[in-house]
Amino acid sequence: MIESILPQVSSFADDIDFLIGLIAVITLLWFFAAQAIFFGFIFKFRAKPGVKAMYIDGYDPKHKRWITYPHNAVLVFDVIILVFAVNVWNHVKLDLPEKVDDTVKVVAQRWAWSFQHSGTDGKLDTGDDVFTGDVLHVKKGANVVFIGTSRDVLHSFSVPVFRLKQDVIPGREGTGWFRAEKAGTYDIQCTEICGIGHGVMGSRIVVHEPADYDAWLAAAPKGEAIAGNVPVVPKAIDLYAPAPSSKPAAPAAH
Ligand SMILES: [Cu+2]
Repeated sequence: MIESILPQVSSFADDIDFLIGLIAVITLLWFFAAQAIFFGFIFKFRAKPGVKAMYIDGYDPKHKRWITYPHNAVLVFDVIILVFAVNVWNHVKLDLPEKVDDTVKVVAQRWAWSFQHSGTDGKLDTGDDVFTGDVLHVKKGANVVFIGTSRDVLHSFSVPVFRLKQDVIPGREGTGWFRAEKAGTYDIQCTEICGIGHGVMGSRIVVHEPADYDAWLAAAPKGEAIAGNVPVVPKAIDLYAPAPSSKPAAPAAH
């Protein structure tokens, strides 16, 4: 259902959509059941001539079971959601793929993304790395591990068609993974309120067919930012730098 609005492009997108669907079905079922009982009782026990209203204190087991039975059922459904969710969480967030094809670094700053591709050797911080601002390039079918960090405040790296969202934190390098399974160009968003430019902190991810990816990699300048495609904000904002003093500098001693 969700894929009719937003395509599923990563290998785990359908697992996440399944969880959303499961939770929607369970909560809607209970919502309609509760409303039906609620309005049914309003109708059944409406004011009637000659019938005095009864005071119910809720201690009678006959009355109390209207609370305890649904309560227990909700707990059972919670466990069902948990079993499925833990499974998906382990697969998406905790387990990295055994075979890693590529590693990229995702760097957030207010209000742009920049990316470091590992190049042909598959290793970061070597001479053949490719740096881009705003566009992340990956190969279709490759297990890509990303290392996310931020130069200033909390951001969140989100690729909606991958159903992927990962906070990136200044001073830390967080790791995640994905495998894109459909070639195309898709949105990257920041999904953590990070300041006035948060809403425009978007980028693109290009999922290449393997041959196209190799051609892009061969043509890309290595070891430097691609001209004209550098991050919007070239330098990180140092939030901890002392504010410039408004007082005029003391005159030098003679
Ligand atoms: Cu942000």
